[in-house]
Amino acid sequence: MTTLFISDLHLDPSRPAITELFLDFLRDQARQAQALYILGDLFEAWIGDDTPSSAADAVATALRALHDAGVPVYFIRGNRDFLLGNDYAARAGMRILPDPAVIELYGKPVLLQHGDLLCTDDTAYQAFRTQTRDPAFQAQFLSQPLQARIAFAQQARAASQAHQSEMKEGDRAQFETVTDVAPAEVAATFQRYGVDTMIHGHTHRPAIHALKVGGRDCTRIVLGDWYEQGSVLRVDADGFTLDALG
Ligand code: OKV
Ligand code: MN
Repeated sequence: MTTLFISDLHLDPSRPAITELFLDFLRDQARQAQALYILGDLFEAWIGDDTPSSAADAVATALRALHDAGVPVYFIRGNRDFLLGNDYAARAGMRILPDPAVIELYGKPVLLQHGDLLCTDDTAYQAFRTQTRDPAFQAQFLSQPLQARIAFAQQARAASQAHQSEMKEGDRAQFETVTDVAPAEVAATFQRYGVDTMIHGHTHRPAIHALKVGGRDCTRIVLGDWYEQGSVLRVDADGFTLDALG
C-alpha cells in the first residue's frame, strides 16, 4: 500500500486542465492509496467556504467520494488557502491537520508542513502571515459581504504581484534566496521536532535533499507545483519516489 502526498495545485478557473487532471487523479490512482495528504495551496485563492465556485464543488465531491471509498484524506492549509474552514473540509471529507504535524509513516515519525514557515528570510511575507492568522482578523474578514472580500482579495493579489516583480527586478539571486527555505530554520525544525524526515511544498522546487543536522542524516522532501503538470510523492514501506504526473 502506498501513501500519496501532493501540494501546490493552485487550482484556479484560469487553468481548468489542472482541475481535470486532479479530478482524474482522485477518481483513478488515489483509489488504491492507503491515504492522501494535501500539504496546502490546493486552491490559488480562498476567501471563505461560502464563496460560490463550481471547481471547489467538483473537488469537494471527488474528495468525498475518495473518503467514502475508504481512503482517508488529510489537509494542511497553505498560504493561499489558509482560510479554508471546517465547513468545506467536512463537505470534502478531509481532516485538517495543524501546520506542522508529525505523523507516523511506516513506523517512522515524519514532519509534514506547507513549508512557508521555513521561509524566514521573506520578512514581508512572514508579516502578512502573522497578521492573517489572527483569529479576530479572520472573523472580521469573513463577516464581510462576498463582494467586499472579492475586492479585498484582488487588491491583495495585485499588491503581492507588484512586490514580487519588484524584488525580481532588483536582484534575481536575492529573489531566489528569499523565496526558498532558510537553511538555519530547516535545521532548527528538524531538531525541534526530533525527526529526521520532513515533507513540504510551497517553494515549488521539487527535490529530495539529504543533509546532516547535529550529526544526524536527515531527508527533506519538497513537493512540486501543478502549474504545468502534477507532482506526486509516493511512499511505501520500501521507500519513496517523487514523480511528475500528466
Ligand atoms: C492569499 C496571498 C492573496 C500570499 C484575509 C484579511 C484575514 C484579507 C484576507 C485576502 C486575500 C486570502 C484572504 C490571497 C494569499 C494573497 C496575496 C499574497 C503571499 C484576511 C484580509 F481574514 F485573514 F484576516 N485575504 N485572499 N498572498 O486572494 O486567497 O500568500 S487570497
Ligand atoms: Mn504556498
